[in-house]
Amino acid sequence: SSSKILIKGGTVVNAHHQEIADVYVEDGIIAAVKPNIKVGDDVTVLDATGKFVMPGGIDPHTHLAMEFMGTETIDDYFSGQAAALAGGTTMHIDFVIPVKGSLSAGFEAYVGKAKKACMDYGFHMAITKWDETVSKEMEIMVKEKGINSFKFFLAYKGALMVNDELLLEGLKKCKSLGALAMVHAENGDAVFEGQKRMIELGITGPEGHALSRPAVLEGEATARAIRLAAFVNTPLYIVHVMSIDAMEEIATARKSGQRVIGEPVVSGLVLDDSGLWDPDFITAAKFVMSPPIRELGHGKALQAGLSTGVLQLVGTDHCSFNSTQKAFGIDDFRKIPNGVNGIEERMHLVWDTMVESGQISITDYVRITSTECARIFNIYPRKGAILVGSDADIIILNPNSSFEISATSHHSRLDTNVFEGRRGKGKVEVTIAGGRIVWENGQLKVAPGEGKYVEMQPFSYLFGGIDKADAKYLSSLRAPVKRFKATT
Ligand code: DUC
Ligand code: ZN
Ligand code: ZN
Ligand code: ZN
Repeated sequence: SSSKILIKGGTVVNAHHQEIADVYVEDGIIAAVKPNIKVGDDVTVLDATGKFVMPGGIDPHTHLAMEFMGTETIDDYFSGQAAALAGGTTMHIDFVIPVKGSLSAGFEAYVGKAKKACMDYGFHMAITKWDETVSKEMEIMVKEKGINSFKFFLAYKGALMVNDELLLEGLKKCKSLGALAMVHAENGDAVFEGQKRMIELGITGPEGHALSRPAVLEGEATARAIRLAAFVNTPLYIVHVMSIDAMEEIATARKSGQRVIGEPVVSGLVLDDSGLWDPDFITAAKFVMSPPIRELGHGKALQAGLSTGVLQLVGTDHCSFNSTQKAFGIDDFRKIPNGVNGIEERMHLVWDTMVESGQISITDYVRITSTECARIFNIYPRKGAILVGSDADIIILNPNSSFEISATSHHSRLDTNVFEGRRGKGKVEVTIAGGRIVWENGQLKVAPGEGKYVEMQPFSYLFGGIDKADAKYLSSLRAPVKRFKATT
């Protein structure tokens, strides 16, 4: 680690542009980006000739130290972030879960968890019930606590799930605050029904999880959330888009001009369910997440959605439960804690799947792994860019080197890895976070407490035109309606 770093001779890639240049970092900030920068010998010099110098990844969707389904994820803010850094991700946005419905108690709990942070992070917040206090607290979160996005679970009946009435209240509140509403889109009532059906059929193993919540239920909830957001006339972010069904709803809405954002996750992009439901319980249960890993074909379609712009950025839903935790559901798939890894693997797998395969350009890679997330959550260009004045969150990726994924070598605390055995071209050789060299020569150099909380402001750029948009929307409602005319 050093306070002054020069990265020499690499191809500097931003979402809008790439060029060969040097990057000079001082005190955690990018101080210069231009060819042939000369420095004194107090500067650490990294040679990036033939390599790509890119903004560190930003993972828009993680769950670290989350209490969920009777247990807590084994990756906390330190182990999860260390894994992220080893894989080229330098910031993530984690979901604060309220404590007994209290947003401020949830916020304080997560402030405590994040004391161990070794990289920068932001918060989204889940809304799980509705009353005057929640409404007031949402305002405090936006105005005083740096949160500009709220998530509504349309699944997890009896736990996190909200009904349409609550979703509508939440959408209206988000709109009034300039905050972005996010949804987990699966029909929770129908999932509950599907689970009962599986148990009645005697299907209690991990395959019952996927069978009980097919893509049609994701399509339905996505369509419903999109239409309710259109009714309220506020932007909507769909987390973990896992199916063609959901993506088609997003495509249709976007074509009509509605502000809908679609986030696939790396597990959904590269995995499918063929051969997944191994007779060995743990081998199968490690893949249990919601929405579930789909049939062959959905992942390919989601990749195409990313390359054509129907989907805008890639997350992970990193939510880590080890074998002993997955075993809670040995007799009943409904008790398997939901979640898979990805925080360490995302940058490599997206490079290999999307860039190496020729589906997207390198500038697009930067956009979908970093820049777009920074823009959406209003922290660009502090994050998501290699520009003078931006935070020095930088990776050096060697396109000629290769990666291989295994639970024996990854940095998560997990004893399994859903991407076990995958290998590909393109390796993150150096990660710089906040101006510190934290990953180099296969070694992590991190310490708890080095990461900072990134406060996010409400969406002036999305909501600046809201009055005009509302006027237009309302006048469209008032447009003359052709009525059936009775003939006499
Ligand atoms: N899905 C998961 O698989 N884990 C965490 C929460 C979620 O929605
Ligand atoms: Zn330039
Ligand atoms: Zn979810
Ligand atoms: Zn999630």
